[in-house]
Amino acid sequence: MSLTTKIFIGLIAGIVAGLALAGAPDFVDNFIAPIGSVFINMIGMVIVPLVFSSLIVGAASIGDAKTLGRIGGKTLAYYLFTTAFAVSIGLLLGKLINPGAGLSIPTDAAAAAASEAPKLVDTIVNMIPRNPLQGLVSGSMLQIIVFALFLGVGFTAVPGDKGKPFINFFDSLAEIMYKITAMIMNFAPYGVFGLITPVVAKNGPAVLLPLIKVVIAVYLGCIIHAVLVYSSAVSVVGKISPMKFFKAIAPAAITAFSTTSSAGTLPVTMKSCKEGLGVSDKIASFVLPLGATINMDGTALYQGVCALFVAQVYGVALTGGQIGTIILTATLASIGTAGVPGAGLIMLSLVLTSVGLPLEGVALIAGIDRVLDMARTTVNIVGDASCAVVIAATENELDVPREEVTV
Ligand code: DAS
Repeated sequence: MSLTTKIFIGLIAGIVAGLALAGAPDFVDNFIAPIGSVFINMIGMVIVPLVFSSLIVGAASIGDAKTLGRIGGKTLAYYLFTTAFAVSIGLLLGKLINPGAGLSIPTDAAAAAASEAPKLVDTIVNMIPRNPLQGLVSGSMLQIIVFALFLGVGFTAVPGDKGKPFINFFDSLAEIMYKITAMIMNFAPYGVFGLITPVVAKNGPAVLLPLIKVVIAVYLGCIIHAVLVYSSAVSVVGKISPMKFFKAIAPAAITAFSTTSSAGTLPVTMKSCKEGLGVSDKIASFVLPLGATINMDGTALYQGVCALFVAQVYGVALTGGQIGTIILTATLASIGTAGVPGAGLIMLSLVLTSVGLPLEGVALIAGIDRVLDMARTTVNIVGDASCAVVIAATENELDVPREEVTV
């Protein structure tokens, strides 16, 4: 039985148990809620080492300032711009569709969040950690992201193999954290059961309606982003018709939708880009593995929608500064999101933490996360492919047969 099915069963079982145990709050609090708390604690446990190690390796794989050069610079610019645009679409749809409307779960964390919300300029200044170890210990995610990026690029500036032991250690740590993330995701069906039961028992079935609106917002956002951004990019720069682009990338998109893993889909993405779109081997083998590691437009969009949803549910009115922080964090966090199932849910904790929103909000999303992961992973890899087309075209390494050029 697939993990998706098991998580879905956990969700349904949690709803049924929540309805059946509505009159037994003590039992729910003492025997079921702790299961969900363990799941949330496990997610919290991996965030720092996972983000820190995968970011160092991701940054190091980009190469140092010198080797970034023309291709690396353009690739990075394309990835960061489309990701920031994606999270903005997610926030806009979260505002327009307002999935959290009509549902309010009181929490003292929400009040605390509103009072502690820092101004965006302070957030940006404080991103540079005066004491990086303190940032790591306190889980200051933006400081951890920035320090890791510095370490990754710093590594590539070290001559010869002197930096190798350092990067090998963090490469191993990143792999270990991916495996631990996979184990945690195996516990997800039980965790989702333990998280959803108390929510339904205390708030009634009405709490579930907004989740359907979250799914609609994420899927609609993914479609808008792919059609708006990727169609324009491949037709204007790549001179390839959007129809041809989406048709050629369809095998990779379907693989991503079903596996919810960018890394697992990479071989299909590369095949689709080289054989279906004429991207040269040189460009495909630089841009696509990099994209599968650091480019997650779908995940960033999902984080925009979910952050707004959690704020709405917990009654937190986000300030402009907090919205800016969400865009910044989701964009930078996407560099550290592993291309494995469920990684975005762990990064959502990071985005919520960055603006002081209660981590319990992850509980509301966890039950439907797999359904959201299918859409966001699909957009993640389609975004990587669109970048490969754009970079190949600007490097004259896109050999689409002449009769194919339609724009
Ligand atoms: N499933 C991740 C991927 O493979 C994305 C995510 O979880 O957000 O891209």
